Amino acid sequence: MAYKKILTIQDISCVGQCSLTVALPIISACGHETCILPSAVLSTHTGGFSGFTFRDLTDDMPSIVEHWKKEKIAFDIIYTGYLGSIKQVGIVKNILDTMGKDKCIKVVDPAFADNGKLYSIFDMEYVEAMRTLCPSCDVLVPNLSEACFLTGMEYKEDYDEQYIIMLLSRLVGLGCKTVLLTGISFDKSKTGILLYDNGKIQRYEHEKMAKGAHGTGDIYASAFVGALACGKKNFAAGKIAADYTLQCIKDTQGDKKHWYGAKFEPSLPYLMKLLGKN
Ligand code: PXL
Repeated sequence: MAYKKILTIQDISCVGQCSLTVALPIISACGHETCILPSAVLSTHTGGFSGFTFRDLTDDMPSIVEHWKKEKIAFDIIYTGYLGSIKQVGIVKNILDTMGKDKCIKVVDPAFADNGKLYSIFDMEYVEAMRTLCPSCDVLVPNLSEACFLTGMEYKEDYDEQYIIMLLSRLVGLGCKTVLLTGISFDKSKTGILLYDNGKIQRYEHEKMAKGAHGTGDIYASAFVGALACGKKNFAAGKIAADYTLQCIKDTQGDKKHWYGAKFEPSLPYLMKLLGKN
């Protein structure tokens, strides 16, 4: 199997099991080189801790990228997540447009909202900036909240197929080629993923746990990228990531002290099995 060089751009939340502390181990475990560009350093994530520190690394990014360009460093996959500022979105767009090898796959997880609400540091100006990444990515991986903010559609928990089709057509209107929507099901007792690829829709539904866990969007997108790196096609990679993420939520259920994230490490062997590695 080809050994891939992947760049992931997102924050380091020192504690909290999200973003880079999730992406780096998961993609590495999938067997590929994982390079990082930290967007910010936080003491914890912003989803439930109070008084977290936040160091914005926007001003470090241009010189890091310039150095990589001088060294002729380029990537097979570029995967972006939680970013630190609006200015950074423009820098990241330039990275997506210029730092990929031939046939580079560009995956953008908007990573700015959940349950119909923006994460605490973001506002509509950030959402507007994030729209500009749509034409630069091959696969957008939003949850329903992010898809609604990006398209200006009302966030609904009760929806039908027509609503989702409208959402997808608006995302395509923003320049998205392929959309992998997470947390979607037309049956309230289940959840799942929906892939829109070149006019074709494929869905995968699975068990829904009573309680989700923080950071599962990052676990999902990281496992998806790891599976793509292993040569899986979009839908197969999306299914593998869904099965693995569900297992991580199951591994965390019932541990009240672990409210801030999902225990993704114990089931890394299961992810390897889904990838056909053992
Ligand atoms: O999991 C998304 C995420 C990533 N990084 C930071 C966050 C969050 C969600 O709250 O706060 C810093």
